[in-house]
Amino acid sequence: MNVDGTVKAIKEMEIRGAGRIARAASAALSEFVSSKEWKNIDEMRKDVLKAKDKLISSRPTAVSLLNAVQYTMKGFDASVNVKDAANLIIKNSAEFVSASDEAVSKIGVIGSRRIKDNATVMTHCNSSAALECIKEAHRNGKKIKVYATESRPWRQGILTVNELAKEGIDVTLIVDSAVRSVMRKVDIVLVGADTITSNGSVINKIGTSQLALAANESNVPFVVCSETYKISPQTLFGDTVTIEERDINEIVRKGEVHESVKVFNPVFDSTPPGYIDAIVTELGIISPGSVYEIMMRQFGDVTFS
Ligand code: RUB
Repeated sequence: MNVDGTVKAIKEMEIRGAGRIARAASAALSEFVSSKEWKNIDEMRKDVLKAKDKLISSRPTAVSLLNAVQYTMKGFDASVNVKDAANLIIKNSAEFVSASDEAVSKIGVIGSRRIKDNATVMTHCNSSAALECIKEAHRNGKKIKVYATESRPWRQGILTVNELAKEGIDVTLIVDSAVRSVMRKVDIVLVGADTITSNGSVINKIGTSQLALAANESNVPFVVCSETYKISPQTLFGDTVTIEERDINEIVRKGEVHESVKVFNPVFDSTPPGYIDAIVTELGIISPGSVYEIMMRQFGDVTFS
């Protein structure tokens, strides 16, 4: 898909979920340099930077998007001719997309080991990393029951229940407000991440922190499944994560509430490290306290502007 098509699809949630957004943005940059011709590197640089900015601004919360685009453009500034620069972006993108897919599979294998036979799992929204752990455990013959939240207002939970049901997994849809009362039947909570901050907080779909609170109260392990490129190096230098606010039409229909009523639609929230038992990454299971170390290992050479 081209850059404008990808930006539109991300904004309109046709492409959604932090990992998918990241891979789509990287692939769009690759498509851009493959399909266009430039007379010189300066012209190309201007256009590629414009495309990069458009992609990065398509959704504000998931750092996976920024990290994917930065990875795809690694070395681009130093390129001296159009052909080499295009080849570099194409190669970086192919590397990123395949490493990202592979990371989800590895997370699935590692995370599945945390799911016991006959376990009841709760999940929120629609995270490919979290669902891969559940599917892998199921493929390994474990009998699993899943409670999936509806995830208002966009209702990504509908995608989750259908995805799991197609695999033959026993899945029950619950409304978000049922989380606390259902928690006592749950053995483990598995959720995804859009961004992980330097102190180990996890930014994920609105309501995630409520699952964490309820899990904590019931002594249920709360586990985040996330590729390491969702760690935000910028947060180390004091940047905070922007929580996306989406259109109020996702919550209320036109004319449904009195015109003086304000409607607030933040679509992500932050779960503090104290509520997170483990983060399953492609490198293995880490604690929120070791995010800083992983950050330095993965992004040590990133420059901040
Ligand atoms: C999706 C969401 C997912 C994370 C992780 O929100 O919060 O839990 O993005 O997903 P939205 P994945 O639907 O608003 O994009 O594990 O697939 O990267």
